[in-house]
Amino acid sequence: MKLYYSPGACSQAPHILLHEIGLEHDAARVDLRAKRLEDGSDYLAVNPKGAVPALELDSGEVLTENAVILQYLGDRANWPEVLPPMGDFRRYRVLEMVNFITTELHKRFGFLFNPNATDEMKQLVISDLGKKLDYIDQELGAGPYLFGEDVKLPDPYLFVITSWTDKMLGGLDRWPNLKAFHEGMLERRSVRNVLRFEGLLEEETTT
Ligand SMILES: N[C@@H](CCC(=O)N[C@@H](CS)C(=O)NCC(=O)O)C(=O)O
Repeated sequence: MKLYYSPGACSQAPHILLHEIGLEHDAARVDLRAKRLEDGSDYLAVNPKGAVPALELDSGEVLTENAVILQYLGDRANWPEVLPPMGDFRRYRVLEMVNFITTELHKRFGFLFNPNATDEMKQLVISDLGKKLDYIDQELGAGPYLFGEDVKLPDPYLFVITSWTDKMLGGLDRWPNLKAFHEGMLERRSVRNVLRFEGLLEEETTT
């Protein structure tokens, strides 16, 4: 399978999950502005919506929408710690959190990246986002992950969101549990491998 990604974008969530569960994959970088792949071909031919992530399966089918790609990978992994099986109520708790991250956090951040958003609109979104992050910080508690000791589907997604706070919200000092979570995720081999692959590992980019 092949993951279409852009460095540091929300596609990093399935990218990390692929490494967590050890599924073999290729990764193709997308220039989101030009909607082009590195070989110059048209990304819109892969995903007419123009967004990452997209996951091309060996059958040739292309799956889009982060929340669904994560769920697909969780099922492919067949690994109950990551995504409990159908019929197990804990599955819906995990998916509930993925959905919250997608609709309540990710989409609000997306708005802050929009160059046409006015300062006034951005302040409204920032204040709203703060409340959502207060909730997540409380849910996380001592963690270390959203559902305790094991990394589950929503953790890589939440990690990406916390990575965006530096630029957009002045960091995570207001949310100590989220800050500890972010630092803990940075220690994971899967995360470091993906950051290195995407050219974002700080110790390597600053030397
Ligand atoms: N509905 C999509 C949205 C994904 C999304 O917003 N991706 C951003 C990067 S984080 C993107 O590709 N933006 C460029 C664009 O939409 O043109 C999903 O949930 O997967």
